[in-house]
Amino acid sequence: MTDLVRAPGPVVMGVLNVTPDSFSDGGRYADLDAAVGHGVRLRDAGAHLVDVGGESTRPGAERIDAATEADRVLPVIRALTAAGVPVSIDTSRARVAEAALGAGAVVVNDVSGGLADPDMARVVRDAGCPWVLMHWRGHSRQMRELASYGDVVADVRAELSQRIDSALAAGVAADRIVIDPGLGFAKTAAHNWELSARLPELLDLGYPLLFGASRKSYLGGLLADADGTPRPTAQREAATVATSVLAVAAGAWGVRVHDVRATTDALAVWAATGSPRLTAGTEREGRR
Ligand code: PMM
Repeated sequence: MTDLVRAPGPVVMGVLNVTPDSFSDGGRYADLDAAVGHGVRLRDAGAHLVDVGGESTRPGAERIDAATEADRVLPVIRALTAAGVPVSIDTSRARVAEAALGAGAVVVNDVSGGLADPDMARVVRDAGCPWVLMHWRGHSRQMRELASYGDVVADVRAELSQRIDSALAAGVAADRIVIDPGLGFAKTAAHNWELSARLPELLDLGYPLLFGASRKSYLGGLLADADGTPRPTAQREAATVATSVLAVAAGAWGVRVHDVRATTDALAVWAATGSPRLTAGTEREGRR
């Protein structure tokens, strides 16, 4: 499973938020049986990983304590692992990550890229597991104020590069690192589109890249009604699929999505048409 980082084809990570207030699937999987059942369905639909998160990262969300977060995710991770479902733990807390790895998780997905908890690098290094380092500037409560950039792509690239250097300095192996632009995290819609359009500049860092646009509010804004009402989260699927396939075609290693079947179907079409790569202005050998 640790070879997932070097997977030959696009990796699909299915989202399983066990939070009462996630913006995208708002509390539907807060109950253990519902959560485990949904995780198994995501795997059956083609997810290579099921990403279990216990703390909402919705813009403006208040933090919960580590014990509450662990209590939400650990039973789900144990049950999914027992059912043979590969799990990533979506947390920025080292303590929760360590317990999740003990419960069977195989990947740490850290939306803070190691910034929120100085002990995370040690946990990941000792486990030898893949670590998704997402671009992040601060916790949900304050992230709207932090969406200020010169050139968003150059700034995100430089900040991701610092996170990579810090992970390497802490002894994390280079082949365990996955990067993520962090769409919607301290980013406006315009920032998200700019990052989507210029992924090759982030891919030039030389690490596999995870792309997580699924159902995010900038897609709702793009598809707003004539009166400006954003498209509701559940009706952003076609846009999610389109942007996810474009990201893979631009060279992304994987996508993090809620509706796994829709994305795997679209990726099957992309593969059947010869897995065409977009170059988006940068000459670069495609990665699969
Ligand atoms: N987005 C969310 C949560 N975790 N992890 C990674 N690596 N990348 C993301 O873009 C990301 C994430 C927030 O979305 P959700 O509330 O739908 O899970």
